[in-house]
Amino acid sequence: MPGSVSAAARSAAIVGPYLSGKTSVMEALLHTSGKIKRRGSIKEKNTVGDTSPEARDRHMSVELSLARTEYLDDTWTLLDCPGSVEFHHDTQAALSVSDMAVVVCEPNPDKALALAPLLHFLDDNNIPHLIFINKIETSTHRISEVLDALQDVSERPLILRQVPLREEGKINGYVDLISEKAYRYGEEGSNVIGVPETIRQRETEARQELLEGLADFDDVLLEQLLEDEEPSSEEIYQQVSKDFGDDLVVPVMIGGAEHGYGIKRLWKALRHDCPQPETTRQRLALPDDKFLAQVFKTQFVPHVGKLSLARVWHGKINDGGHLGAHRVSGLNYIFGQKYEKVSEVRAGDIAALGRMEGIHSGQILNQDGLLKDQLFSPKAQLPVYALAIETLRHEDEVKLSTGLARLTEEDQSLCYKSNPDTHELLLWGQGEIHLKVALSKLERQYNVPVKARSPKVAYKESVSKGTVAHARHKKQSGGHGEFGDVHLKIQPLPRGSGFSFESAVTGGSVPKKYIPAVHAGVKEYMLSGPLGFQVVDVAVTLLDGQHHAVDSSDLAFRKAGVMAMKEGLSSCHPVLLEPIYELKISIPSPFTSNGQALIARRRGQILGFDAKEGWRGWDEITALLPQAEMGDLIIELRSQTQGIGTFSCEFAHMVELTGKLADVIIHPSSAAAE
Ligand SMILES: Nc1nc2c(ncn2[C@@H]2O[C@H](COP(=O)(O)OP(=O)(O)O)[C@@H](O)[C@H]2O)c(=O)[nH]1
Ligand SMILES: [Mg+2]
Repeated sequence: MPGSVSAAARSAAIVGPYLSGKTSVMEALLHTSGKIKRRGSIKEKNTVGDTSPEARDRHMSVELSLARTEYLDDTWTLLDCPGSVEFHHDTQAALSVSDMAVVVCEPNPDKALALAPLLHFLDDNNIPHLIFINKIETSTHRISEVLDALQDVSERPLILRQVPLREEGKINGYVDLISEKAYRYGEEGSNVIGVPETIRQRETEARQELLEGLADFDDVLLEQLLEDEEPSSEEIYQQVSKDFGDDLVVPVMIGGAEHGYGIKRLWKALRHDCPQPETTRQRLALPDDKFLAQVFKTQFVPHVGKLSLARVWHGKINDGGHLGAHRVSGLNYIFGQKYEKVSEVRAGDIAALGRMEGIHSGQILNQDGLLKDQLFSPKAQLPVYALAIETLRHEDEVKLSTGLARLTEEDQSLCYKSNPDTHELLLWGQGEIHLKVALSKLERQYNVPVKARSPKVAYKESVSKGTVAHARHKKQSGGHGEFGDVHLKIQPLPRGSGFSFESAVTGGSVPKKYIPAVHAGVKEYMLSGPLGFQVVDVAVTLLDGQHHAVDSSDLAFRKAGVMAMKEGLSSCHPVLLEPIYELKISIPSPFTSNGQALIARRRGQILGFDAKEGWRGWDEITALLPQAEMGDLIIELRSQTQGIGTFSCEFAHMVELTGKLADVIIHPSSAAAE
């Protein structure tokens, strides 16, 4: 449009379950828009999305891919999101700055459940979205069956916009239910054909359903329908557009990305129905400061440095411009792996801002710097899977902490902490692949190869009866000797009490100044008791003792303390304690009994189950489970629930473990020898 300011760039996130065809949909959209000459394919590993070695190796998206493009006279940023629940963090980040979402799914009712968490997220956040039923040419199911299954997992009413055309049993085109035109699919776009007689009745019924669906939100349309008046196509288009923008309805379209089927129609829906960024800013209730940008993702790119991916909501900024104390050093549009340097970005744009030190994903900036009270980070996902990691080369420790700090800044659903009980460094995340990808990046980008294994369980031990123990540490070796003598009363405490130490010494048999040394000796021994684990839930009382005017010392009393504990504890019937966690398992109701069986198989105890609040068709099981059984719980839970069951957990308490299971832990070598 010469002379006029072109409209603000819009952004659409392409979301959906793993393997439904999101990366292919983006590829097809880019091809149809003329941005790429040929459609890359997943098999040939030459798509715009999925460029990282981690993604290519696994044939799956493991992080967000962005592509800026034009279609007709509109500018777009498409965000191809990873589908796996393990990488949901990136998907949420993309959705937090998108004007709408295209939900890609398979033409199979049995796979609809996999969409539940995503649709729930979209419904919850009022993000306008349409569903694109992909791979339609392979479908063996009736579209109405697919639609019913999808409706079961969507709060919002679904509005079917196209019905498939079958010729000789194969789907090879569609009828648009608003324009009532029929199209036959072709690799270079669809061709208009006459509406076949065989589809007329189906088409009329489906169109009526569409109109009735829309009439629920519009009195004028309702009136027209009641009066048997035919609304014009124009009126219907407008109504769909409005209801979609307000996230009242979810239009459903069909196509096949691999062959470009239905992609032009999809582009048109985006073009006509996608809200403008200004509308989205208002939906998000963001202020209209002179300049406003939201950082939604942080990347550390080799040879480039830190990039903050941001959506500009208001105003514009130049390369080199200041946002308070932050100087923007480098502005880039993004197209897959390519960065295109630009001198200015403005409302609607998504761009990578260079060197925004101290700025994190989720933060919002205006012309004066950081907006303190505004944070748009997606709700941090709780980690469900951990690995204990260790550098292969000792000298890599520092590089490891740099690498981990960056990886966790890029991905807030990843975290690391050391476990003081087991002295392990634990990397926590959303699943096996999530952590493997992180470790592969550590090696590839930060040159830190690491070993990873299942984390140790923090077993502890206690005593089941009390005793009084006496020990004397005495050494005579020219000059000063060593002398300390103590009587300790050792008693079990209730579970969870920890450890207590007190002195009941009267008359100075153990002088006051040596009592802390006895305490230290007791504590020293408690680090590793008779079974080899930290001792807890024990009360120790220093009853009495003896000292020597010259030979007694802190050291001598500490040693006496250790000896008395060693002596005493082994006669107190030591018991092994294992950590138990309280779990809340979220699970679709059809799988609830599988979930319960899973807990039972793992020595768990079910405390109860109930409908999950705010989640139609889901249950929440509360259970106690030993930590030793939790390591791969998420893997089995997902494999039993189409990948969508999940849990959160919290340490509950320690309980005694006896019998064979305990023997194996106390004497691992004898178990191995068996
Ligand atoms: N038959 C058929 N296969 C498709 C279509 N779109 C994608 N695929 C295939 O489905 C698989 C997953 O596609 P991909 O785009 O990587 O899915 P994503 O995980 O959702 O990004 C790949 O093997 C694609 O070739 C389609 O329209 N028809
Ligand atoms: Mg993909």
